[in-house]
Amino acid sequence: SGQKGVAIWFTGLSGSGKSTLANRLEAALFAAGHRTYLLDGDNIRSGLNRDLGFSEDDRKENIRRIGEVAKLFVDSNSIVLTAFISPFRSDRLSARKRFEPGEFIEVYVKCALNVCESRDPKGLYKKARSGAIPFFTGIDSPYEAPESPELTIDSEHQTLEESTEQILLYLKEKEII
Ligand code: GGZ
Repeated sequence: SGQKGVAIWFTGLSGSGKSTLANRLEAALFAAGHRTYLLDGDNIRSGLNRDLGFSEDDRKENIRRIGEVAKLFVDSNSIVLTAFISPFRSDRLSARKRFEPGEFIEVYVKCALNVCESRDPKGLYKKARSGAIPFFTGIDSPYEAPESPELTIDSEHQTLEESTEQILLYLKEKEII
């Protein structure tokens, strides 16, 4: 098809629902016939970025490489979805700058820390509180919320379906899909 590539860049705390939402949105886009690819910890941190940990420098390099890979997918006219905490504003801005205007859609998956912590699907916050995981985002490593994301998803109060529809509506309004 004559599809145009875009990067849908999710950012938010661990447990905010980024991955779940990105997966759900990708399924909806793929079902509608779009070329899509989802970058997340499962395919990036276990492979391309297996040399990187969670220090500030390593997160910066993690996000830089993900931005470059996302750019390649956009150049091939795919809709690429990225689901990483991407905690630093400057790194998200650097990634954004690699794209043409309108090609980089920052989606802030907003959820209070105490709610993410109470969800704690993998028990990581508990480990972070006990000191077993140092430099955990939100506990002893910062998360810089976006100041002007293209979209903010209220994952505390919206259902997965509502959040998916919110993004699909945006993509339609911008004539991306
Ligand atoms: C934050 C960590 C950490 C530390 C391991 N801080 O909930 P998860 O498990 O599945 O998602 C988190 C994931 C974060 O990796 P990202 O590549 O998205 O982070 S960043 O963008 O900051 O580079 C969490 C797990 O890895 N995890 N240690 N210290 N999250």
